[in-house]
Amino acid sequence: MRILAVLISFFSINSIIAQTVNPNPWVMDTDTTKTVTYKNPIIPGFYSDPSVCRVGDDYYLVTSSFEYFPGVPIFHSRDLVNWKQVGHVIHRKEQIPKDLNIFAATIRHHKGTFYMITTNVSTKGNFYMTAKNPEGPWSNPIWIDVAEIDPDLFFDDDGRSYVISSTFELTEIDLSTGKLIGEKRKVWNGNGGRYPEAPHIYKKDGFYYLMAAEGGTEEAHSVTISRSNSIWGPYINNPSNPIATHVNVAGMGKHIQGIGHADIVQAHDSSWWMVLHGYRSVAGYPPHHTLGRETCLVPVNWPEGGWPVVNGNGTVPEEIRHSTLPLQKLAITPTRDEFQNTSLGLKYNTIQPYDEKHIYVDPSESQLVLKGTSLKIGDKGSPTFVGQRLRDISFTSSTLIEFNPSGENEVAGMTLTNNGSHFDLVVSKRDNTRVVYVQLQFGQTVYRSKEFILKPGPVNLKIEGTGPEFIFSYTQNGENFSIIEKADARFLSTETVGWFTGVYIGLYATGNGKSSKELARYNYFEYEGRQ
Ligand code: 6LW
Repeated sequence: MRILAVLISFFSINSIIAQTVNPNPWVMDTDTTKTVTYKNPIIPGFYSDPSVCRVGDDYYLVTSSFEYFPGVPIFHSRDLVNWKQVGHVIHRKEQIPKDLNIFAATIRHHKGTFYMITTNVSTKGNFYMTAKNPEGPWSNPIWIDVAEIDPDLFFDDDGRSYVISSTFELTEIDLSTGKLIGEKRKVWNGNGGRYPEAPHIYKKDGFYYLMAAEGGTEEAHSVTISRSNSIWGPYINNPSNPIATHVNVAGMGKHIQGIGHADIVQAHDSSWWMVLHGYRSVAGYPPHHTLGRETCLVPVNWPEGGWPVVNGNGTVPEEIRHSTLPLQKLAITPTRDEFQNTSLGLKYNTIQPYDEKHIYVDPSESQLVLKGTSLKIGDKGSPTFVGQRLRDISFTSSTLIEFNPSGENEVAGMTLTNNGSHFDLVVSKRDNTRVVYVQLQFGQTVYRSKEFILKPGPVNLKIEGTGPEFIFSYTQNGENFSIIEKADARFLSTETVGWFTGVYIGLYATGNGKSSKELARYNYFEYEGRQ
């Protein structure tokens, strides 16, 4: 019966997207003086490659999501500073059943329909999805014959629609079918920086503006722009390019580095804004970052007939003092999830679309249940893992696990993971005794701490981040945590593990090459950030 109840209650792919919603998340700041201070990043954690669109007084923003499912998170805001996630664009397994690796997305709204266009770099390339409601449902993918990455859509006033990607080849497109119309023409070469990518087209004061990212997504990242009287060019470079970068004296002391991959929106009060990403470096040299590339917001001054000027000198400070739309702060959400509903909430992800037999919520016990498969974190496919983006340099996260492994191959616990490397706080078995230990794995290098023998019963596991370090501890009396290990955060940074993601924190289970017999049951997951 219990198994039946559990199976009935496993959280479906649709229910994972139904967040614990506060009935009135928007708390209006009635005392808004015109000039306010807000903080970057506006969406902390690995929310990279932001793209934004406006629908009346409402704003919608999407980011890239790589191997994580559901994919392409979508946020809503009324002031451009405070964003609440309202869904995911890739929220059904059937949309892209496997090999998710979603790079930069563009969101646009045209005549009552939302369009999200992006690239799945592991299979089949570029596609778009549509929705009438940004919360979904979103359509299945419409695959298009467009080269490379970072596709963008532009809707001209004459009713024609265009697609352009990182090759800067422009083509007209029939968005009812996805068919390209007429010739593909390369309209720009960029401003001369390496890795030109991330194009967006805007029309203003009779000019077509073509903006891009250059320099690669690391320290040399920049935003450049050109313009033309015709959508087909020739595009003339802005003599003041780059319009945003930190690879100069103005940017070198900033906490946020690698700024680029921008999109521009005009607010309903006529002000102009840019969203772009950057990463917060952890202290130390050479600089490194663990949180991935995070979404930032800066004001833009775009005079009639002139070029856009980004935040005065093209920089992205952590604190911005500027007039904004009236700020509408979000209600504070609880730091602890107690798994009382089948829904896990929008901030949670699995790696690739998952199998509901291995990951489900059991609301009758208020537990998240994980069953290890043969796959380990870092293996291709969908290892048993549920986590969320690490959003703070300094944080505390904990859980209470019930797990009696049937053999030494079965392990479960908490993990910090980035691009296949992972730091694990593990409950397992050795010589018929339950033990807890820390295992750090980066690339082929594996380090295992001393093992501590566990008494029967549940175990609290805790991971803390201080910036330079991650600290792993456990207890079986609910307090008095004992530290097992401290690890240098640098070894989980993007500079060490590569690729474009940031660290995820979560719960996992694996049978290390075999299917696990025993379930790992988690009574809560808590995450509290401090900066
Ligand atoms: C993205 C490209 C970029 O497609 O990084 O920083 C790539 N810019 O435009 C992956 O996110």
